[in-house]
Amino acid sequence: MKIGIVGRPHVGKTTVFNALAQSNAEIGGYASTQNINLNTVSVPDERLEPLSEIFQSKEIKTASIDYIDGGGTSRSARTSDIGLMAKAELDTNVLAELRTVDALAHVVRLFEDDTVPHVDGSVNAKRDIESINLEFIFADLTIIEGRLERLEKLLKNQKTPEHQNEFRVLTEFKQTLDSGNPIRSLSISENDEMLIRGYGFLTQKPMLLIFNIGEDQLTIADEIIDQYAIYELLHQTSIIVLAAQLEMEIAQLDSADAVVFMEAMGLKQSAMERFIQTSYELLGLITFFTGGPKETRARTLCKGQTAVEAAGSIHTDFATGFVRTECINWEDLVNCGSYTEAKSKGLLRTEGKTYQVQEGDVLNILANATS
Ligand SMILES: Nc1nc2c(ncn2[C@@H]2O[C@H](COP(=O)(O)OP(=O)(O)O)[C@@H](O)[C@H]2O)c(=O)[nH]1
Ligand SMILES: [Mg+2]
Repeated sequence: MKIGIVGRPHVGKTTVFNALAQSNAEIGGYASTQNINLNTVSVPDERLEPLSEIFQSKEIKTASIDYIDGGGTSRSARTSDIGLMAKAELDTNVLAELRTVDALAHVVRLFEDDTVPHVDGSVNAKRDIESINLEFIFADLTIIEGRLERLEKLLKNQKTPEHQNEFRVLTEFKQTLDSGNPIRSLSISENDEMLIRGYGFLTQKPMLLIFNIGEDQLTIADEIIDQYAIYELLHQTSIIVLAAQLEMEIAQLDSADAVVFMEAMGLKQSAMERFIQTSYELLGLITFFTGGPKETRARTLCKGQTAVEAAGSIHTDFATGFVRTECINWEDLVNCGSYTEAKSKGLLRTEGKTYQVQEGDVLNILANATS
């Protein structure tokens, strides 16, 4: 899973990135094509340790999330500085990078700090959200208009069903974007989705709004959540409120100090844990496990995906040669203490290709060699 962190200049994107990725990228700087920050964080999972004991694995492998911090580029900052409402603010290279992500995390500034002036002169969450939405709408429109022009020419020569369909879908997208709405607000059929997947439209991606509050606003965090909860009513949109600067400082402590510090601040879960949980929910992701002497491993899948798709996510050959899978809930397996015990209790099931994998399933996939 890959997530792109975007937002207006100086709202705390890099600070959020550092808090999440537990890294040390330079804050206060302008992002540019040369310094898109990339990082991978592992997704902590308490189920792995007890499972690895059953498998007697040498290694534990967590699932991971890739983050890029690239939105709000140097051009974006400068054009805004001189008061232009720049339409094509985002650097094309940053946009290209963002088109590859699974979800966007938009950092929205709520903290007040006179030493960090807002590029638009004041802190205003609604304005910032609209401004970034517009930027992405414009970026998608640019691609769609170009493609529609090309398709029109192609269709004049030959009316292939593929091109006709693409023309229809893109025309609908254009109308939606022209009226100021993101593509994610539409429901798109699976067939149509296949036609346009390759474009990586930015306004089609699920959106996580991260409201960045100051330490002094922590006591009213719940009221702030209520105030912005309205955004969660939007299609494929989630919100999270966090004090990024404080969370970044916590992320840089060693874990024992971090626990003490978090307790003192009344924080139950780290920013990273909350962010991971919210992103999994937003993207409809579930975790399943595989294990053996070599490794016990957590893997991600979309809700509703099947055993053969799970096999394919491990290796394409596993999908092609898929025979069946043994399947058991992780907790049942841990409670039984061994596969033999689980089998004798009748908790180990055999499932076929179309079985919908459930959160916490442990799979042992049987596949024929295909080459
Ligand atoms: N007071 C305060 N300052 C913050 C907070 N988050 C970020 N900043 C400051 O805002 C400035 C811009 O932060 P940065 O993460 O570089 O923003 P970016 O341009 O969006 O990547 C830096 O000086 C940060 O120290 C916050 O929660 N509170
Ligand atoms: Mg930055």
